Amino acid sequence: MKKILVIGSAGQIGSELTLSLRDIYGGENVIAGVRKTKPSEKLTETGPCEVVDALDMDGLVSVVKKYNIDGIINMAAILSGTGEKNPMLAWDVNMNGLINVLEVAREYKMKQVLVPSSIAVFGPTTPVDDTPQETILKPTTIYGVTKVAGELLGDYYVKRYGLDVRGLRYPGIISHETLPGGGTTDYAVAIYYEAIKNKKYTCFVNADTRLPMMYMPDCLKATIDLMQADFSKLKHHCDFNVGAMSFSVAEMAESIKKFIPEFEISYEPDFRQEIADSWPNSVDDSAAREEWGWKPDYDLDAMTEDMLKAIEEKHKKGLI
Ligand code: AKB
Repeated sequence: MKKILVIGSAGQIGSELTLSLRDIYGGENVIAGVRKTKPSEKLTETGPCEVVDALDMDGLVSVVKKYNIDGIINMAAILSGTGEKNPMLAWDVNMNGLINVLEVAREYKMKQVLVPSSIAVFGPTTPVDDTPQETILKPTTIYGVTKVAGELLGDYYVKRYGLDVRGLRYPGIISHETLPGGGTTDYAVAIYYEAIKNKKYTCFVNADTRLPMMYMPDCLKATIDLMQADFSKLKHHCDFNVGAMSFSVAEMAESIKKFIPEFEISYEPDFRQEIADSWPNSVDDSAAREEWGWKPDYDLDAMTEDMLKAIEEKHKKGLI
């Protein structure tokens, strides 16, 4: 790919992915697509930035033409928590945005499209431990429904039009650069911020809630490794399970206490408990390991140490 457009560049994954891709492909070759008119300085200073809304086909086409885009990464999505509050918005952004991206990619003969999926494709009837690659996909959230449909749609464009579409089922992503917004796994980021700021955290899911999680450096590695994998070697396309860690909230709190002994946690589960309960504990990612060599680097304590250090720095600088 010569010119990549990242839609959703201001988001939790998009913001860091855009910068990593600029390091690899050159700043001017990775266009940050943002919905905000005021993106961060890091984005504007390292390469081109454009206002892009995947729902606005004319706007999307004009950016594609302006930069001769030959690859799109569509990171714009309404996540599980916000989706349950506004199902029609989730359907609109996640489905109509996606079909616009796929259609523009088909029409302009793009080299690649990356369409993220999520552990939200699974549901309460899916096996919960080491969830297989091929399994029951009956999610009970609108976000999950759009992610299952998105995987199928991406695979359809591969088969029907020969378009190179790829995607992975992200677990909860933990990072300290840009806050996540509207997801169920957001507690796994908030807990670190609150540990630094207030030495305590009230969690919106219970102590035993165990979900697959991944630290941002592993998330970037997984995304970029999949993008760079040899297409002819892929048996799957838009639905790779990718695992890294699996831990309960209580285990997270214990990990934080190793660094901040006075840290306290309490629990006030809300509507997101039911969503978390419908997702797996851990996933079997052997297809990703076999087809493109996936292997994570971080475990819980290594991530905790790194997260706390980075957030402490922000706190000292008065940024949070
Ligand atoms: C969410 O919690 O909705 C997301 C996800 C697991 O896709 N972080």
